[in-house]
Amino acid sequence: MIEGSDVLGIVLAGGEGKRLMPLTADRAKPAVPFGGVHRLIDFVLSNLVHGGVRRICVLTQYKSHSLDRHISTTWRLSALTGEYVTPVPAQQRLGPRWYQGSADAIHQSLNLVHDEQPAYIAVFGADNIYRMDPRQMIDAHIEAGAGVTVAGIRVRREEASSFGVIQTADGSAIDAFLEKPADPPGLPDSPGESYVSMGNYVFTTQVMLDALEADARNPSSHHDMGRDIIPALVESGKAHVYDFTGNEVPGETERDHGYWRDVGTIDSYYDAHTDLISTYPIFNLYNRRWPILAHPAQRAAAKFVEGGTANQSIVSNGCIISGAQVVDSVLSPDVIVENGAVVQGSVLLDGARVGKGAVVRRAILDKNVVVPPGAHIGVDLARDREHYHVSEGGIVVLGKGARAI
Ligand code: ADQ
Repeated sequence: MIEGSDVLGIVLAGGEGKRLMPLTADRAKPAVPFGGVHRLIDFVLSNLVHGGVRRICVLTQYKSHSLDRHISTTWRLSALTGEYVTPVPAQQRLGPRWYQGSADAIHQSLNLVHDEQPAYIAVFGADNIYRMDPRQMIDAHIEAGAGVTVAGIRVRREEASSFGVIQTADGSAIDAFLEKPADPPGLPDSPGESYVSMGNYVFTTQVMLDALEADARNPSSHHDMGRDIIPALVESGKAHVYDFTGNEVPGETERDHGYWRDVGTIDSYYDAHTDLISTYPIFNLYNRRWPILAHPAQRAAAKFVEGGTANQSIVSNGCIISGAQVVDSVLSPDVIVENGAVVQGSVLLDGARVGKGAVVRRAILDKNVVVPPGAHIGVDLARDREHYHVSEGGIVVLGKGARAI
């Protein structure tokens, strides 16, 4: 097995996350809170760190302040052993321009690779909810003698046009790669499913350097991993796929084995929360052998008073549920729900406040949102559409600091 120290982790965290608006109005997508006490980026970083990849550069760009702060305050590995997670903001090293695409982000940051001289580089996306042991993928990469290995998963064919679609005859070498095709091909053994890229790649270092060099010289390239780099390596016969189904993580349950969610849209972000809260959830946040690491605010434990209840819900520290009912919901720290209020099927981020007698249904309330006493959210969608953002799936979203009317 390869030593984790031969691998440099690069996490792509510069995406704008337009489809997650308004949650990304003020923060980078990987910094969006998730599951009570986490942020999206905690999932990939936990996987890499538990899997022994402990030199990690996080490439940031768009509205990265809260992301940078989160990484530097939470993700402090041991300086003694040379382990680190470091945010790398766009620095305009190759001229006065920001990153043009994800491949350009790496190309502009190659000094990191030259400094570390790793044998392999794990380039992972920052926006997915899953558990994965990256060591097993790195071992498969070495065994196959691949130049790049792409992690692959089956999804329903109708969802596949948001992803890179992989075609392979022997289950290892990639024969074709189509980035976000309008009409994704189904699998020969299962026409209703497509095999897609999870946006996680393991490269042999020199292969990545050569591919980025060639891409930088190509004036018609978008300088994007999925659109340019992977198709070029498929063309030259150097790309293999790693089947995520075979990845095993300590402590996982039969139910959550193979769980992976892209939370690119408000509806998928909302749905991924509902995956957390049942008695036997399809994604188990309580796996103590492969915990998703976080550094929640130092607060008193959650408090329930005056007959306040929460059921099928995650309630973080600092919350107070006073004579109110919370059902099928996920509450981040410091949320207060006052007497007679009902919160149902909702995601409430840090410091949101629901006043007396208010009703909040199928909604996402961003940080510090105030719902005044008696207000109704998610009860009359036609009315909500006039005042708030309502997703295709009918989820009402109030942006950071908003006051409901
Ligand atoms: P997308 O997620 O649509 O598809 P992209 O928007 O490039 O691709 O995001 C991939 C990762 O790169 C994200 O973590 C994002 O934050 C980051 N990123 C994007 N632009 C960046 C930039 N300029 N600088 C730094 N980081 C940047 C990708 C693949 C598909 C695959 C899906 C799986 O292209 O083939 O199926 O991921 O989710």
